Amino acid sequence: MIDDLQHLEINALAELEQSTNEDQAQAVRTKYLGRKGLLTTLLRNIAQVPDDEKPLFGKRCNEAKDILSAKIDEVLLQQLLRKKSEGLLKEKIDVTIPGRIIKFGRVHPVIQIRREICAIFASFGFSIVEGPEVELDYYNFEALNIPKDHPARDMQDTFYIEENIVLRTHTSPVQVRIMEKIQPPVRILSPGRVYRRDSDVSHTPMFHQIEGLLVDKGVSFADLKGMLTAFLKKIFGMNTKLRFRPSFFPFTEPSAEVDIRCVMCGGSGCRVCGQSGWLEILGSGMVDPAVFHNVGYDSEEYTGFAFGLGLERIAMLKYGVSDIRLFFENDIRFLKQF
Ligand code: 2U9
Repeated sequence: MIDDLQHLEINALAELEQSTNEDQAQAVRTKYLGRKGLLTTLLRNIAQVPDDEKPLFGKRCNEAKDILSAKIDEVLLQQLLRKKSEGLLKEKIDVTIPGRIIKFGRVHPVIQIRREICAIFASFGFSIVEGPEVELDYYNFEALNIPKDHPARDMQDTFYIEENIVLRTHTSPVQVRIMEKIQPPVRILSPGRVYRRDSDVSHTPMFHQIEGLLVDKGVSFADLKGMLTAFLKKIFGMNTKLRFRPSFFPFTEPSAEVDIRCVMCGGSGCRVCGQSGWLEILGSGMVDPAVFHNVGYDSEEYTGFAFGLGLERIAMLKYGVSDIRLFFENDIRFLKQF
């Protein structure tokens, strides 16, 4: 029986030596040490061993079990470590592969213009203010002296949400809301999205506006001219020629539109300026006393001027873009030029 034990031990260790993976090593454990394993069975048959040899046989069997079990654990551990290091070798990082190029986004041309204009007026002491795009009829029209029968209220021009709620058609309501809250002096600039039922090469249903408002004691049309001239020269260049043309807006009186010498032809006449040599850039005027009355300002004590411009129009002129819709198609080839 002792001989059998020795053979078993030698065979088990040899089989373990040849095992190359976890399954094979575990199979050795089952074959020799499992419940019906060869070594287990041998020990169970101890009854057949002569009595005086029993203690030694039992001791040797247990030693053999311990040795084999420890050896199996050791082999399993080595196999595990080998597997890991083989995996790591396969995963080796190639530091010579060129990195992925990160493409930078850029600021939309219309927003670039918006920032440029805001910075100029901030340097003139204006605060930038924003307000709701869904607006009450009162703030969008009524308070701005646009009565119920005014053509600007026509369903053709305005998106109505409900009878008394519209998508704002200009950013003026923001300024009305501010005037309701604070007393003059006021110097505010309101940029933002506005909405009109209009769509062609120079109109989109949504576009961006900037409007400015300055109210104080003794503000005159000369102040309006001086400030708008300084602004337009900063945007279009110091040598830019301007002209102020009489116009009409319900919320300003008198009103003027401001043109600059055509940036394309320099005044000789071309397709962009419709052969006139001039480009219409903004609308402006002295705030109508009726508007002051609506917000509770005393129009005997205070006067002010206001102006408004469309940002897409300025971007089109500045960058020579002939179709306004290009700004909203989000074609990266178009946008990355600015
Ligand atoms: C208040 C009082 C008066 C803002 C003004 C214009 C003239 C004007 C247009 C330019 C092109 C709109 O984007 S556009 O279509 N705007 O011509 N806007 S005066 O007047 C105001 C604003 C607020 C309380």
